[in-house]
Amino acid sequence: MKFAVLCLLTFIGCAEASSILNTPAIDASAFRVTQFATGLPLPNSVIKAKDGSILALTSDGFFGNTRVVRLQDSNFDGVADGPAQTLYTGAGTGVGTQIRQADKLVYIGEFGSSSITALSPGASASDPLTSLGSLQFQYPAGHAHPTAGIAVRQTPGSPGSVDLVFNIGSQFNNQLSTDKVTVSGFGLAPTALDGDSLYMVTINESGASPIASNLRQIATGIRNVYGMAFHPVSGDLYFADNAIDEDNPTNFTQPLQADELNRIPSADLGVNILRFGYPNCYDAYRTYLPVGGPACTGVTDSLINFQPVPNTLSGFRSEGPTEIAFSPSLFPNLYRNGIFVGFSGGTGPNGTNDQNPLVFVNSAFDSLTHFIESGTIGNILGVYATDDSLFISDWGGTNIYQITAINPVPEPSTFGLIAIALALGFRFSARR
Ligand SMILES: [Ca+2]
Ligand SMILES: [Ca+2]
Ligand SMILES: [Ca+2]
Repeated sequence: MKFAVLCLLTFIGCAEASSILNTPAIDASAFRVTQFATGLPLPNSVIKAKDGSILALTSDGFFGNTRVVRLQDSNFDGVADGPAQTLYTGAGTGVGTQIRQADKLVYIGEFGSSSITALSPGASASDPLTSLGSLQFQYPAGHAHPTAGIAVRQTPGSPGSVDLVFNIGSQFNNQLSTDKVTVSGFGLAPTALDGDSLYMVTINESGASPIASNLRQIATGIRNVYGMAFHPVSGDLYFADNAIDEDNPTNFTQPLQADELNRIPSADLGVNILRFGYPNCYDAYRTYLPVGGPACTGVTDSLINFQPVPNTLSGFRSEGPTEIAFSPSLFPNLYRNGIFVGFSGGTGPNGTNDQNPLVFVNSAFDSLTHFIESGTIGNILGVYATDDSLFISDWGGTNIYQITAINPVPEPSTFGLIAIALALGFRFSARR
């Protein structure tokens, strides 16, 4: 009822927000979709802060200021109550890439300054965030993929520390990187890192300044990872990899390789360096043909590849995975225990972006659904889950959308299904 009143009061906004779901493939009646915030410059990533407010990363543009802004929704109507409050400004460090938090500190990626910066919250949730320094990356000139993705978790068995994962993307489109990338900061001496890799570093947050240690490679054979996340129950690291492009891309051409969703089991993290196949072992785009033969020996297979979804009238596809988020635990059964993946896309033959959907990967990793269809909103760079909602940041527009399950209270039969799923040994359990 409250939502109906809200829609009457702000009819245009509601109508626009509701129409972003890919109906009839998606049952829109199961969700409340709201424009949580609008008028934000290049919003691309959010987190829920410890007090329940939303912190969003915005930017003025390339080498413009990066900002962390705070938005509150005190009456839970899916619309931020007032204007965004700026808590942090990074001078000339834009564009911001991602914002993440596992314990005390907030970490943001800053593309313009090639850094990952640690921000300390103040005593009150509305206090400014204070920079405590950065990891600084020095890329060789012309390095193709210098964009920072971030995942953080609390370090197992080490209170006061977090493990931060970041990518060193490939130097080229389809060849092994040859030049090193240097990282320093948080007390780390300059250290040479390999391209085509994921690294993890432990950061002690308990002192006045973050102290980094135990920097180690955790994956190789990746091309350009941006979205990554630790599963809250299993601790496995999931990540999406942006795949090899065709030579001389145009609106009419398509890539060589299908984008991938991959996983590093928690037992392997920091123990074994898994290989994921780039640049020689992959599945071809659209044809599904495996490429690589002997080059695939020892390669960890992807969970699923982002091929065009069959049987859609539109023929729309997906390319360029962005952030990923595990299903909100209170979403309808059909959309539980899977992963939502944003895509930045590109211009297609018809002159519009035909490859920037929000894709839902089911829990069995054998089905893809375009939850928001390509061409619907500008560029979905941010995908973030709370217990009952997805927050979608439209970098190409100025909006953050909230998609909330309308009846988020699990019914007794739902608990039964969860029990059956657990008994059958599914990886995921309902998340709190
Ligand atoms: Ca509100
Ligand atoms: Ca690509
Ligand atoms: Ca692979």
